[in-house]
Amino acid sequence: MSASENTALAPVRRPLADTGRTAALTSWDAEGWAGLRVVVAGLGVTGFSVADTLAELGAVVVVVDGNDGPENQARAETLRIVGVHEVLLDAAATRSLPEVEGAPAELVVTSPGWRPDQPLLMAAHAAGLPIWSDVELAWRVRERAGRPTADWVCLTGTNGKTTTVTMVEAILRADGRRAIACGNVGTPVLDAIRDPEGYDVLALELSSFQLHWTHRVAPASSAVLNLAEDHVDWHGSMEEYAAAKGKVYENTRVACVFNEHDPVTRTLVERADVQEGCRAVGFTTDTPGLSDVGVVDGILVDRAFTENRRHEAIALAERTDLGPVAPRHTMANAAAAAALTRAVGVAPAAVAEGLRSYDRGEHRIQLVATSRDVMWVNDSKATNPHAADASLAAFTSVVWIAGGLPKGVTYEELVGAHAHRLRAVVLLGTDASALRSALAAHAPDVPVHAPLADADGTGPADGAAVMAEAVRVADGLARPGDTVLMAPAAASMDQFRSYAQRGEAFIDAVAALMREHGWDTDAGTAAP
Ligand code: UMA
Repeated sequence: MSASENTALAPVRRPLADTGRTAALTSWDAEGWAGLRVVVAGLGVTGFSVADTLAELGAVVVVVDGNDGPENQARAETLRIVGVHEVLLDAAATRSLPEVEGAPAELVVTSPGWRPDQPLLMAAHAAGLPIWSDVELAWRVRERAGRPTADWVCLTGTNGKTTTVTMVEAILRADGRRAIACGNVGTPVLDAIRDPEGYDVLALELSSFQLHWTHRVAPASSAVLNLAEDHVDWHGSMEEYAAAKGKVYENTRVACVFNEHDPVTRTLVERADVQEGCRAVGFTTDTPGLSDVGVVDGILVDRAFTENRRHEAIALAERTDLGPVAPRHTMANAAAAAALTRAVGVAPAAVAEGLRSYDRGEHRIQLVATSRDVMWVNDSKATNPHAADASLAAFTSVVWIAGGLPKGVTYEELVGAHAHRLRAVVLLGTDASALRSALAAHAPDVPVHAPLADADGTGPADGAAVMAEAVRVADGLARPGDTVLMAPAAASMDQFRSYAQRGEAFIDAVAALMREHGWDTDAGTAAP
């Protein structure tokens, strides 16, 4: 029985980093790439960039993917043209380790979506092959004659990764560095590595999946933003998930950044094998201790990267630099981004400038209008109670537009935690019964309206009409100082195509309301 047929093979919990030949592969110009026999697992965004890079390096590449849909067919065609030896698009082919040009493979580079119990990967492990992520491959080829070698700033976490990596990118750019956010955020890191002009710094968002298959990366600074239960099915257990996240700290040169409010992140720093002289730097939304970046009276303050940190602190930015709506978790992300970038020497002023300019993305706590002392905020991206919890916590008195496709979640905790700030609730959704019963139990005095719903509480399927009516009703309920917050805590697909369309419907309805009344608004100019 071959290794790949042996169903008793164990999931790849500790992938091998190197064999003799791959250990020497530490720069783009290394001789060993030519003729190296590599299997690339997956032909998504990652696999394409991996196979393309390896072909350019002269390796002999076989790509395997279980999906033979049109997109993969097109990618396969392109790869064949650039010199990839073979592309196997077939579910059966993913169940064993293929040979490369009739000889055993020497390396596997896998896409993050491939789990440690995937048969091809288990077979590769059993055969003693190193298994790398695209991030590992990118690290091995980052040095190239005639091009600048970028520093790496790496971060991971359960929540807030994309916001923080976008802030890091903006701060670095404000400091005059050529920088790009890449990795799990969408642009594969190998695309950044192969940019003809090159970068001074890469801001890498790394998922636990990518970190699992990563070995030798040595970031200038690194962070685990926070850790909550997630992706346990992929990793096998919460411990394995945490261990994968903790790998981001390995080999860090200047600063391991951890969350003072999340002790597990500090433990992960303590367990990591870092480089001589590397420091542990905390971030917090409270007053910073020695070696922390934190917040004092709404000002982001650095007590980590100053000459005389026992006695002095540097003011980096104000809460208002993050826009008119800067909830606690956004301040936390900003503190982490500041710590990560100060570690690579950015000037204090660049932090404020970067935080003022970073792309906040749409539909994520987006201020749509302020009129007659009422703020209208779109958080359509809050598709579950956890996300809605964060935006509700940012406001003191709220007319809450909520509800949608609830995905079987419960609202008891969310409503219980925020009942005191609810002026009223306006319900969306074809079936808002779960939210209704939580409101009845935990916020019995808060008025609840369900525009256009019938007597059973069943809402119509036309989301745009419901949203227009919800905005009108909310307008009648809001008083000066209130925020009308559309943070549904539910998916959108019962009445809208997507959360984006739901957000647009809200923005349109608010604009129509303002026009109708001839009210002035700060919309647009103040969008956070
Ligand atoms: N495939 C198989 N067999 C398997 C698993 C997958 O054949 O057992 C094939 C699929 O048919 C598909 C390919 O492998 O063609 C997919 O590979 P992939 O799922 O690794 O996806 P990519 O397109 O390479 O995108 C990945 C990240 N996706 C995942 O981690 C699931 C993207 O993050 C990332 O932006 C991209 O690399 C560039 O680095 C997405 C994500 O959802 C946004 N990430 C998770 C998250 O943020 O929570 C971790």
